[in-house]
Amino acid sequence: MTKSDHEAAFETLAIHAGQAPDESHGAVMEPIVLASTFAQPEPAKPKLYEYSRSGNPTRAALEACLAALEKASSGFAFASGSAAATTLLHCLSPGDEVLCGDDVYGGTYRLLTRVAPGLGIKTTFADTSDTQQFLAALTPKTRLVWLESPTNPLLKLADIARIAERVREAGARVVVDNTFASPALQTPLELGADVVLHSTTKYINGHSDVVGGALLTSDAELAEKLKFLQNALGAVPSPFDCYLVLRGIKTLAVRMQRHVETAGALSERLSAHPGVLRVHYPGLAQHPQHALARKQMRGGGGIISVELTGGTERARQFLTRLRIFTLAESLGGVESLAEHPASMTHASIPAAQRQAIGIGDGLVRLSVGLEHERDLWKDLEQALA
Ligand code: P1T
Repeated sequence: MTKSDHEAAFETLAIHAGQAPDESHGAVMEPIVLASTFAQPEPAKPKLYEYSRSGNPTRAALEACLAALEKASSGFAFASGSAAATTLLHCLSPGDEVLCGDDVYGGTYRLLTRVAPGLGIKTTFADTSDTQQFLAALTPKTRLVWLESPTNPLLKLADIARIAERVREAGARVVVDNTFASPALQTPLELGADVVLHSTTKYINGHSDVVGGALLTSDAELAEKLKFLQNALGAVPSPFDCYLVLRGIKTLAVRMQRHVETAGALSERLSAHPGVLRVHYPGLAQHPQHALARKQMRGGGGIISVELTGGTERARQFLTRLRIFTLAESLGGVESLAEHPASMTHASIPAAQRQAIGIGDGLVRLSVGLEHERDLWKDLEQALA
């Protein structure tokens, strides 16, 4: 597709953006170009590609496709979501500060609290669900505001448009980790964010067989830095993984639609169950930020977090009784997964901090897959009994 075709609908872009039929054979699927290096007609005058860390045709197709879906002018793919986050952090300088939402993936928290300080970068954490209070944590040294919306694992939201407007006035940038929503349900650049981060490991690939990441932006200065750092730091994905992610993206729109429908129905049923204290799901009318979800998202997503009566032991019982939901880290695949944030994905956050932000021992996170809703509910019901 050409640049002007970016006006095409999401479903169309997901299948075609960045992937014109191959010129030599007409192959309709993007070829996997495994070459690590490319022949040059003259010294230091490569045709298009020179070395696969710097650039690779299969990766370029993935980057163009992701950029089209996130309404960005540039895309950069990485070996994992964490590699994308690490590369973005390197855009900052010693003395710079990050203001981050207080509920983020445990690995992001670990990166910001245990790696970033070594680069001279300090991070402050604040609750994104209270916009005014969150913005009050900005300092003159804040250069980057790091948002997850919905958050992992509490499904809190950030008012991306309001935060981005204020942060721009302050001369800083906003990154939105859009992993939980995917571009099918939310496009943060259209809301004013400067850069979108993805763990493509999740919904974007959607089949739990790749670890990958991406950064998408329309900020030319930032794009130039990211291009340099992608090559200089070298945390790039393999061409085969890029191909798999591209293949996954083709069905992203229909997958997300079903994830939303089934998670919506299950969240209602769970809310009415006596063994459940509280259900966190942005698509539920009783979610404290449901109005914001309706404003900035196109559906509540496929992740539900549930607080069970009875703490760790109850959570352990529930998780080990599940038969269709698999007890495992990660999310966003076709198969349903369940996990215990306090001891698994968010164990790198100190216990006191976890308690303070509301990640209790009785909290379980469900990634609702594409199995039939009736079977998933039966499974949840028997595990809750
Ligand atoms: O696992 P990796 O591809 O490196 O992505 C890190 C990451 C970044 N952002 C969000 C919102 C994430 O959820 C993750 C990874 N999360 C899990 C593995 C998990 O089970 O929550």
